[in-house]
Amino acid sequence: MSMKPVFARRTVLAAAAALAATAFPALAQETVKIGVILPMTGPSASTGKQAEAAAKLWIQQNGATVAGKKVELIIKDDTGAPDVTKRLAQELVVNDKVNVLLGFGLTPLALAVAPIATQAKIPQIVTAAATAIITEQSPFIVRTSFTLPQATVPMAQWSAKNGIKKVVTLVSDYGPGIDAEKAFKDEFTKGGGEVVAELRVPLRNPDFAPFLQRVKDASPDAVFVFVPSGFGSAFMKQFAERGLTQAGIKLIATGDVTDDDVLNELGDSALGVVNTHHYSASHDSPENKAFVEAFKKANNFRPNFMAVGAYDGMQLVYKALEKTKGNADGQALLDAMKGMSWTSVRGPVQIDPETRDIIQNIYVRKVEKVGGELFNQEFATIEKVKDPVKAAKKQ
Ligand code: VNL
Repeated sequence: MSMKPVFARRTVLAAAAALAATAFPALAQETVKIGVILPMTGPSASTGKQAEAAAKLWIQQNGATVAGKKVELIIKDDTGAPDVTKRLAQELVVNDKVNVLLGFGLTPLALAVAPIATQAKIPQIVTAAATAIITEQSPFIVRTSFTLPQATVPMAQWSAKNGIKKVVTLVSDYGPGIDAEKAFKDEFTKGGGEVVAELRVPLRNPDFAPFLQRVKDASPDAVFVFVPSGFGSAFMKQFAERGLTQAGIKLIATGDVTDDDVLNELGDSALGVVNTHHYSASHDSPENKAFVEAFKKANNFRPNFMAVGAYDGMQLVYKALEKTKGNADGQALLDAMKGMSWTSVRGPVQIDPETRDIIQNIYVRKVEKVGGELFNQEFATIEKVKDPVKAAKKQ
């Protein structure tokens, strides 16, 4: 009988300890684990290569400790297949007990993980995929890349103001392409232009030739194009072969087509292409000069917007950990990320506290040769652009 109170007290203590461990598991954990899932092989391998290099550069430059916590990257290759992305995310959450998931090279890959982020209550930082609806699929998704409507609306506005009246749109047939097609048409029509045909090309193994022939037959002033990062060279090769430029048809695009990773392979047929995007390797700022130099030194290739998305994704995790003083609980990190602003190598950025998308400048650029290399040379800036789809829904 006399043992009873002691026993009971022990039980209470044990229960309290167990409760504390479940309520504050991240506080007890000394290492913050970031599960990075990227397409390292397959058709979007360039995205994985860029993002991995940037995440590693961030740690090399800023150290593997923040707010007293050690940071560990666990990098996985999903080969660009959504079922693999999903399985890897589950394993990272259940077995490795990661505090953050980061990466996601294509829209279907980001979408496959959204329910897991919601269930695990940990931030899913989307550093690449860019269909507008992605951030609405989980309250734990935060995006450091961009949205296609965000990048496209300024292209439509510039076109309407610069003598382009008739356009054919040609996009990859999936989320971001359809976003770009709609955003371009809506805005260009508002500006008095006309979209005379909307063409969708399969995402996998695209043959652009028959579509380019249809563009040629419609003889518009310009063709507006979206293909994902890494597909620009295949497109440009066929564009040049079909003689569209000689037929007087201008190429306008989002910067995904003239992506810095492949731009030098596109050859002189890319010269003069006007496009809109959030990052250029030639962006003129001290932060970007230092970034490009360090990136090239570490990797022997230049960074593109996929590298910058991942670099800022890492920066966001570090800033959030500083703000929470090392508390890596998912909800605490998420709350710290909302509204966070910083000077990115792309220019000033902020995580929209309402949508968890990124508010950033969109630049109008022209492909030019500088020092023997092709660059997207920025010549106009539209400041602090929000995702226009969500901004319109709010009104
Ligand atoms: C996506 C959008 C992918 C833009 C991209 O490159 C890109 C996407 C791989 O949301 O799937 O440039």
